[in-house]
Amino acid sequence: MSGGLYSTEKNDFDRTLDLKKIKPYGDTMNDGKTQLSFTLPVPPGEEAIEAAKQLMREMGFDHPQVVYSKELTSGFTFFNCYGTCTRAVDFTAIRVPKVTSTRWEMRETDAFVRERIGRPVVVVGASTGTDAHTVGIDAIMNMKGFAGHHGLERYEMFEAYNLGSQVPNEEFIARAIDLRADALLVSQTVTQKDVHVKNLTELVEMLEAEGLRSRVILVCGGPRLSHELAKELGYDAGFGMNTYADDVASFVAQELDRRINK
Ligand code: B12
Repeated sequence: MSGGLYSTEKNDFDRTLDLKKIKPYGDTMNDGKTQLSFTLPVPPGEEAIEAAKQLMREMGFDHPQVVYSKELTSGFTFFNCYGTCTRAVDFTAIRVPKVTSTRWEMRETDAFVRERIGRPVVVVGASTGTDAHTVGIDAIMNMKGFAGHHGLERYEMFEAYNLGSQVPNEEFIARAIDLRADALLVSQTVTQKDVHVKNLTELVEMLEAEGLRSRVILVCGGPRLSHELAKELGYDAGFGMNTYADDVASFVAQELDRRINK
């Protein structure tokens, strides 16, 4: 029998893959073929294309090719390029800090809260500081949810308050006290000049000054946030892209149970 697509004998994939030295895959295993795009602050032309190619060599790409370039605005040129990556990484040595709670679906989390906490969990969320992006926090909190996953407002055992965007940290804390929040959910999308780090740090410092930090579960999220950064900044958990309410609800329920019933 000729093994076919899944045969380990005839498949180049299985014979040549070395997880200690992985590199991009284009047409064949280990060929390093990569597509990348960037903008240079120079006018379009042959010199700009040559600059892009030289830059790609500096980045560790062989055989740089510019397949498309276009002036964006006066003095700026955008490039689409291909190249062969000469570097590799050891996949077996990678360790990424992650939230360790078990991810349940809405009904499982509701049942757990009903049994272990015995009352609805109060969560207060906002996009804080100057950040005007609401789509992320809405995806987690709104009844409708995101990508087929209901948001926290739909949970029977969660009382969810979404304060919207551009909420100053002082106001966020004041509402959290009024509502007797169990958990605070902070969304940060803009990361220019590390504004998210400053804003997230300010919130922790203000909560500490009010003696509230240990009384709430503090969670942050956003497309450029990681659990590792969140922990460094003094948060209990951090969630990045492709997070659903399921992840957050499961974490908050399990963490609250650990704190109340330990
Ligand atoms: C829509 C949008 C806007 C809209 C926002 C409308 C609204 N009501 O939200 C408008 C037009 C207002 C806008 C404004 C600006 N924007 Co804008 N915007 C976007 C855009 C196109 C999409 C963002 C989005 O909605 N994503 C979809 C959601 C579902 O994804 P998400 O936010 O990542 O959320 C998920 C996770 O991150 C996580 N999550 C998010 N929050 C939370 C919170 C918790 C507690 C948890 C657990 C999880 C979690 O769960 C969500 C679901 O999985 C992005 C580019 C892009 N394609 O991403 C730029 C982008 C975010 N904007 C950007 C910028 C720079 C701005 C402006 C500063 C532009 C300007 N110069 O004026 C202003 C910001 C003004 C301000 N004061 O904040 C930059 C940010 C760059 C950076 N690194 O900081 C981006 C990346 C565009 C770019 N490439 O430059 N923007």
